[in-house]
Amino acid sequence: MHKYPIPPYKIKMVEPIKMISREERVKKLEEAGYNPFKLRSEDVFIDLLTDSGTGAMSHFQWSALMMGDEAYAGSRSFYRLEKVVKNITGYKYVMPAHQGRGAEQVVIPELVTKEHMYFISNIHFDTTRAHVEIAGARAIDCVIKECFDLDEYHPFKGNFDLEKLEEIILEKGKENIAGIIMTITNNSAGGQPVSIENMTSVNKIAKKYDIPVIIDGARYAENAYFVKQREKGYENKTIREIAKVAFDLADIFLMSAKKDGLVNIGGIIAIKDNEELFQKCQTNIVPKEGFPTYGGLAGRDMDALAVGLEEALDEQYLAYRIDEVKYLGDLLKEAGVPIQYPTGGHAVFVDCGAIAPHIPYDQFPAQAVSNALYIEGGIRPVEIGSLLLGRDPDTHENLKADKEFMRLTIPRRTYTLEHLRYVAESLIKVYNNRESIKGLEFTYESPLLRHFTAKFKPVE
Ligand code: PLI
Repeated sequence: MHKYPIPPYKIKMVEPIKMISREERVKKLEEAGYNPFKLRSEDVFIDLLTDSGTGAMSHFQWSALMMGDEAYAGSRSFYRLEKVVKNITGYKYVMPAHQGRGAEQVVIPELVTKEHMYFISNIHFDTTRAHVEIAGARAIDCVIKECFDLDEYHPFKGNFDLEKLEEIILEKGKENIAGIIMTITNNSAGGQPVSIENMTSVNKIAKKYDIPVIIDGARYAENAYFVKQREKGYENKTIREIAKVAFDLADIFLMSAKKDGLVNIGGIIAIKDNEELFQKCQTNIVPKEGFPTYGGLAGRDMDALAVGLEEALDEQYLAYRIDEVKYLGDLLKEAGVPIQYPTGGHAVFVDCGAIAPHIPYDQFPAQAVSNALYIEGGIRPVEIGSLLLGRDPDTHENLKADKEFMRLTIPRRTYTLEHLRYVAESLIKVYNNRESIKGLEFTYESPLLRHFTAKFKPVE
């Protein structure tokens, strides 16, 4: 790495962004019920809410859009996408979906074959957890404890706790486990990678108990890059080869293509060889997403995705991507702002439990710090803590997250290092004024995925 990361692309088209005044930001946030999800994007200067669908496409992708075949059935665009996905995964069956949660709503209910079933994941993403619950099952997370030791280096903080995984299977009964979901990288755990060694052990355990393995691979290419950097034996393999090793260790691939597909919308379902499951999903996809050869996407979306999937496997692109996240993390760490170390693939996770220990978990410290960062710099982060975790579906108690994270999520190929420096400077100012940050209480709370629509007021 140079002293700073250098992007392997140049800018061909720009989108102006503008900063509204501090006074206006205070007003907009109040109008938004102190929930950054409810801000208009035009009132945001730098948008770090998500890396999902917010990246920039290449000129190759924009050209591919023009080749879209908009046939309802059997479009050429589908066959181009199918070929790329089959090539990368080695799987036999492919269907597009409108995005990751579309893929989830088609496949997850087909795996829940009776009452009182469970999915086990290193950590379920929130929509995955929601679809598990909607299908009548329960979601159990079992990431290694090192994940939450924020200062200690561990190369694969996204790994499964293998002992716990097997204990859960034995406790709940193998016939009650609908699937094991390997989230790579492990988004909610800081975009932290999962090693091939760990995936191999997960696969062994799953095979021993005859449980299907699902890859939730929104960021599978970033995961493969970390494996190449950090896992012995993979230094000289290509990203594509490493990704293929991971796919060999699973049976089903669900992807939000809005991340490592480098597109603004799209999802993928791929099934290794289970024809019966594929047929059930084909039936299920029609009323939910669309005909199996478009799954909610326009033909042109599928063409852009076919190109984006290939571009995301480029090692130079991935090196810059991972290094820019580290760059932001290093600026913050040097100034004493508590972050998860090392930084993961798509975001810097800031430990707001440590920044605002005076705010109890059910007054959502990370949401409060996020709001302070918006006021300070017009920057929109996202809460990944107790607000996101929600309530226990059975007792309705507020669940307490292991960590109260604020995620500074970096869209792909979108912001420059100057933007990231500005983000760091703004957050350092917030950090230096941290005692003044107030907790939040609900004025509205929805029963499911509450973080998107909740409204709050500051606790006086
Ligand atoms: O937002 P979707 O429906 O395309 O994808 C859902 C989804 C599934 N799995 C994982 C690991 C995700 O990260 C994910 C979406 N993530 C979002 C929106 C995020 O902001 O991280």
